[in-house]
Amino acid sequence: MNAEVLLAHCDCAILTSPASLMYFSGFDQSDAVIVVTPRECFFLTDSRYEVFVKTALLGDWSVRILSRSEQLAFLREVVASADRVGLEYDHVTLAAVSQLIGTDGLDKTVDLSPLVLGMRLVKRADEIEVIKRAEAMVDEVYAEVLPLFRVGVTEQEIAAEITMRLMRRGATGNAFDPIVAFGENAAMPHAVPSDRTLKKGDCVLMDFGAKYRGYCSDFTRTVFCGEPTERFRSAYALVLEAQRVAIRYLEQGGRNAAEADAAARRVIDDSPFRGAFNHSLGHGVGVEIHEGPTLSCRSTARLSEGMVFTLEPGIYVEGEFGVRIESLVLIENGKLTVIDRSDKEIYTV
Ligand SMILES: [Mn+2]
Repeated sequence: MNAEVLLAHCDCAILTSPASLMYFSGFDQSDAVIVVTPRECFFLTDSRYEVFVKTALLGDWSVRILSRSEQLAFLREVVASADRVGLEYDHVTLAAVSQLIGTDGLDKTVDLSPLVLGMRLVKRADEIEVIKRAEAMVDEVYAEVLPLFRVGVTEQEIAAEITMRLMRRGATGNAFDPIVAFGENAAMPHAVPSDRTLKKGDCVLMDFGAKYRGYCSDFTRTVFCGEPTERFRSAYALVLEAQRVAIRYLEQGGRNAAEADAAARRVIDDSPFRGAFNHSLGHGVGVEIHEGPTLSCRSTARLSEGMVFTLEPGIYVEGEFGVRIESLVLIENGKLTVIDRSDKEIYTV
């Protein structure tokens, strides 16, 4: 627990987001509160998690097993003796704040969300190791599901196979609901798997990740059912080239997130598919599937040692198809490492 970092901004920090519970204590369940005061770091939870906190909590904590109302009483006492109360504005609800200090007490609160997100930007060696393992699972499952694509299979059937196979390999679950999208459905970057069946002439977009020891991985490949059309081939080649350009920029020492996005985007915008790359180039990955740094045209981030993030250009054509290729990368020892190993050449199922 980096108590000093938090206490530089407030007299007591109250952290409740699942991401913070995981990051600071290894607690991967739902209900708990971290309370950091200058004298002590408390971990409040209820009796359902008593065994977990006894055996699996990471770090030194004064654990208090309390009911919900007892937790509130405890927190009110802590808050009463503090001038500045640190809260995660991104997570805390208005209901929780009004219970804790009343809405007129808002001006004694301090937002810790940006600080906490900043602390998570640069990964420690143990975090990197876990993320690499989570991405390796995804590579393995991708190879396993490719032979399952047959005309008539549904998006949902493949999504179910992905989930089951990740868990069989030791994942606790998906990092996010898998995206499996055929044909025109792939034109929606965040399509939800449906009972749509696979036909010859469909593209197949798969975007999924494992949750492993509290950390996420993220991965996308697009393949084609049958003989790819010229239009699909050219879109695919552009997306692959856009990713290569971003990788090259980083390999050559480029560290400006907005410039990485611009370099990749230029490849697509200089083609007949201008404007069809309609989201940002990438995002950081850690205890949350989307965290800092952001790689977009508006990003002010500098990419630095220990950051783990995605590079995922795409082309989306409404009513026709979508192509996205996503790699998880890391800056280590001053160099760029691409973590996933699955092939990126055009592939037909
Ligand atoms: Mn992603």
